[in-house]
Amino acid sequence: SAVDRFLYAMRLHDDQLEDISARFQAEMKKGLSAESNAAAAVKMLPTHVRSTPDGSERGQFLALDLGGSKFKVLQVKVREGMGIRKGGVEMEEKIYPIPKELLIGRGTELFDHVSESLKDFLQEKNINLEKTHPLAFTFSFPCEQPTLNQGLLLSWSKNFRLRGLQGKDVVQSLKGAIERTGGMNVDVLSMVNDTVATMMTCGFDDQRCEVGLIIGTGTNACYMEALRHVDLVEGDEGQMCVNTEWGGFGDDGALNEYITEFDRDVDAASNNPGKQIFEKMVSGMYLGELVRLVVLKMAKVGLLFDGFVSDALRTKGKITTANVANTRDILTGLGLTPSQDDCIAVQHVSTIVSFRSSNLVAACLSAILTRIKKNRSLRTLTITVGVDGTVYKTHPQYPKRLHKVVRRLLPESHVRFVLSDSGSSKGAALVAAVAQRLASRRKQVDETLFPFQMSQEQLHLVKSRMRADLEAGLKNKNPSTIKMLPSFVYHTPDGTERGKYLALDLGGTNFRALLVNFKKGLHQNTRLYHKIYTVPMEIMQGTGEEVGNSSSFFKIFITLFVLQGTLLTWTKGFKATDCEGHDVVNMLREAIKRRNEFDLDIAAVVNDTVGTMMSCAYEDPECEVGLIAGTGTNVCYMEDVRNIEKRDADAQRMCINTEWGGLGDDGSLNDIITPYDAEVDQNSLHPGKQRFEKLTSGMYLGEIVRQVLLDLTRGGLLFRGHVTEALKTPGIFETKYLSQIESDRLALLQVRSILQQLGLDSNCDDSIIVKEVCGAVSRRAAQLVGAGIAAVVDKIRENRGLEHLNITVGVDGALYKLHPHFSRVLHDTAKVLAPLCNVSFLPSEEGSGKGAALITAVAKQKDKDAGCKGQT
Ligand code: 0WK
Ligand code: 0WK
Ligand code: BGC
Ligand code: BGC
Repeated sequence: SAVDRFLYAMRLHDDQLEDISARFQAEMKKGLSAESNAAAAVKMLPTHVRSTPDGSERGQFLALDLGGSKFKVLQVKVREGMGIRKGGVEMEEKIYPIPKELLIGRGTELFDHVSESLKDFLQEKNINLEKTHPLAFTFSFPCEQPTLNQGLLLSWSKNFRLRGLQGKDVVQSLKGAIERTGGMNVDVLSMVNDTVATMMTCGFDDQRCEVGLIIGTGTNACYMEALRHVDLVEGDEGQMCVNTEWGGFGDDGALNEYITEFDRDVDAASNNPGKQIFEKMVSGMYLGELVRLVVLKMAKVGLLFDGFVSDALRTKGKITTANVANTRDILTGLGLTPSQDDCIAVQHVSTIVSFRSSNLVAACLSAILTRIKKNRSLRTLTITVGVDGTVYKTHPQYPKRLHKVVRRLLPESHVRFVLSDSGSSKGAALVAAVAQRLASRRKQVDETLFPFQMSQEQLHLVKSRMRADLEAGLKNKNPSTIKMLPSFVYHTPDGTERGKYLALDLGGTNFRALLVNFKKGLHQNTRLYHKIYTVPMEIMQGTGEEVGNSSSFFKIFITLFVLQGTLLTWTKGFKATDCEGHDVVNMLREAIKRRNEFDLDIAAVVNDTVGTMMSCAYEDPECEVGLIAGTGTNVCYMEDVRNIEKRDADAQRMCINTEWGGLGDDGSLNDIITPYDAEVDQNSLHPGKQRFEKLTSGMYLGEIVRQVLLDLTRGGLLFRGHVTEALKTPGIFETKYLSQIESDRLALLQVRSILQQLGLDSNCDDSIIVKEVCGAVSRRAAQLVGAGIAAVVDKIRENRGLEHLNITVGVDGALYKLHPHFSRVLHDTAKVLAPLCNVSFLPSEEGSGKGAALITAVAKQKDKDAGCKGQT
């Protein structure tokens, strides 16, 4: 028909819609990326709404709904869902007209009108003016939101064109107006765009609703984007709702080939030329104008009303969107006498204009849905779109056409459209409820984790307590929590060590047997073969004999001398009977005799810290401290013999195995020990013992985390309050999970799958909190070990009367080697607490077995020298 020819440019075919969809996808990328956001036409504004409703929202809120065709004040009561009984929302609302002049006046005057309307509503509904009421604010204009309750206005749109607010925080403006009005207490908890509020409103009944769409006076859409793609917001865990502000699509010319002369005329005559190009092709504020301009031109070229043009037809805004439906009344209203054909033609024009609007919306909506599908690497997407707006609600065919085109553009997806039946304020209140819940959860989680945060003062205290007990342990007179056991190792290696040695390494995660061969020439020439064996739990907690049969060196609490070792007490996971108080060297000899297959000359028994120090000292002569941060924790260092009351030797120094794991066994750490730590200690194999170790080592960190998670879940802050059997199972949260969960490379989904493996069904927010708990527990552990190291190196510096000390610490242990942050936090803490010491940390390559072999080599060498001297 003539109209079709006339409006050929407005009829968009699927390939054009796919092209527009592709262009819009490109625009979304531009808006999301930090580099190109500033110049992007489609702003992609982060909203700080990180989750859709989950039925646990509750509370009573005031709500303001400003920016659509009607300004509403509401009271919204959200009742939490219990079990299968779904939550409910009750609302009371009142529409307050906004005088036209206020739409183009000063911003402050508009907000005064808003707050006076609010006060009127409170009075009319007899709502207590004294009480502080949480308020949810729906403001339907493009705002940059640093947080959920701040919104810097970027620009006005639709029929709002006020002065003095652009770039300002509209929440502050609202608070200012409420103050000016006075006599009411309101706490603005959240400000959301109407698309976001609409998505939340529909999300209350349909958990799949993750897109909000407005086709009203203006048009816009929001959706749940993966946070890792939202460059403008910190963090890449979970999701965040993004307000696309797609009304601006085309403002950079991206839609030029689809812009018709009528669109250019509408834009030129609008109150924001060049802006909101897409909106001006789609939304209710402009459709009527488009129809008028088309009808005007067709009349002028004689295609309508026999070329007669009335003044009304020439007048802007004479055809408003709603009326396009019943044509004859309109045309007569415009002083025209339309023929039947004229009416049909005009009807056809409005259909084409409205058609194009729904097609354009379909194209951009399918772009959003395609992006969500890609984000989640789904082949098919099942999703719900929450919709509101007068065009969608009042244009008879509009919804049907829109749904049809979307499904045609995305044949393999299942897209459901839900009309927001009661406006967006229910959703706004839900956002406020979520904000309130998140805020209170945040507060409770912070309070729970606060005791794990070590202040500088506390760390300095731990350092001085460690120092005091190191000193006390060296003295003979009174027992000390830190045993300070002489190792009879007087020198670190000097590279002259030679020979082949067997070494057995028991006490860490694995039991290892090693063969070490020190050859002539540089020490790179050391040959080392080893094999790892696991020690079954029943052996670790069986009889000493069984351990003997299956193992070697006991590196736990040694007294006397290299060749003898009396086990003082088991630690970590060991509890084998008839060992404590026995000479482990003898027990090993007995075990070897019992096997009667080979004979061994046991030359030395050393602690893994001493082995580690020696092993690293072989590489770096400045290494005079050995640190284990693994299943257990401990440190040894070269102490000046003159300070060791227990033992006199004619050497200058001797390596002391501190057994610092016992710090706090006398209660000296009670001010930092939390109830969770106490619980872990109570449930441990050796309650009351090794308190410092139980705050810092791999055997226990997972358990501390589990205790905290248990408490948070019982408090309803995690896993929706479901305390599963898994969560109650001791040892289920191994420390290796901390290392995995805290690795920066691990997306939240993977954290959730770890929790899944543990039988813990979690959501995004849960995993974020689990990660925080892991971080708090491991950070404290690293800081405490850092404080311990600072005490040791400062003692060495003072021993030697040095202003400044350069020293290396040889380190081993899975916690230090595998945890993503432990070593860095340890380094930083030691640096701050021992500023006069320049401490380097040298991870031990071959474990402590090599170190033990070195000590044997030194001991052997000395025997030989002693032997020759004997002869001499
Ligand atoms: C009703 C919502 C409101 C939104 C409006 C949009 O409650 O937040 O702004 O829909 O449609 P309009 O009134 O502009 O047609
Ligand atoms: C490897 C050493 C071994 C030590 C272990 C400690 O060779 O002597 O006991 O590190 O780390 P864990 O295995 O307890 O993490
Ligand atoms: C505004 C959006 C709003 C939309 C629908 C547009 O003009 O820029 O913020 O969501 O209208 O009300
Ligand atoms: C033991 C120490 C050992 C440390 C690291 C502690 O439980 O008491 O002897 O050095 O664990 O393995």
